[in-house]
Amino acid sequence: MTTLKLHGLDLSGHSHRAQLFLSLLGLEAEVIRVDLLNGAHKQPEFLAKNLFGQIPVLEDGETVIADSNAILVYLAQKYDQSGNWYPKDPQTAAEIQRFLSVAAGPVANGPASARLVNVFKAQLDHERAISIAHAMLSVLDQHLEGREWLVGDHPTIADIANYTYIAHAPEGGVSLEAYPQVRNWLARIEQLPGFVAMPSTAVGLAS
Ligand SMILES: N[C@@H](CCC(=O)N[C@@H](CS)C(=O)NCC(=O)O)C(=O)O
Repeated sequence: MTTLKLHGLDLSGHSHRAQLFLSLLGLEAEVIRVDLLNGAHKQPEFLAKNLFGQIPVLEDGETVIADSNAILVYLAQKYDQSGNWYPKDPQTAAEIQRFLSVAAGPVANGPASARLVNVFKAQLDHERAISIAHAMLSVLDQHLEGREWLVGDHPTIADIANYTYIAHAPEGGVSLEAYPQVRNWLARIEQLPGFVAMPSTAVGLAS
């Protein structure tokens, strides 16, 4: 019987990030849908799990972990016996943290925000989000030149944290056409055993 519960939403890239990693680790979790449209994430019961009122939240027995990147770190440290997804040596750990910051910064403010405008009609500056997305993608494409993964020579949680919103960038009107290294990297992640996709929405360039 699983003790893992993931509070999230099927069209949330932050939730998918956690779901994807659970699947890659071969872990089963009960997925509990949080009704964001009706404000379930701002109700006392949910705020008791995450005062920021955001999904995803992972429950592992009595342990409650909020924030998608924190969930990746927790799952890697607790359940990845190989130690490959989040290696402990200081330099690699720091390089991974650098890309978790990319996921929480320009990926969240770029492709994730641009998609929020098209998929959820969010009142955000679409042009600004598109511009942040292209600036980030241009750097990432150069970084991936001659590399298969964001950090080191095997996949880590850095790749998982950044995957979903970049893969779904066209839904926000952000074309990946000019970024061949990024597209090859996405394809490599999609070939990992246990990969699960987030459902696509036919909006933006994906329509
Ligand atoms: N830093 C957080 C961001 C999570 C986030 O933005 N979640 C969105 C859904 S994708 C949310 O809950 N939005 C509702 C809100 O902020 O009120 C994480 O990585 O988990």
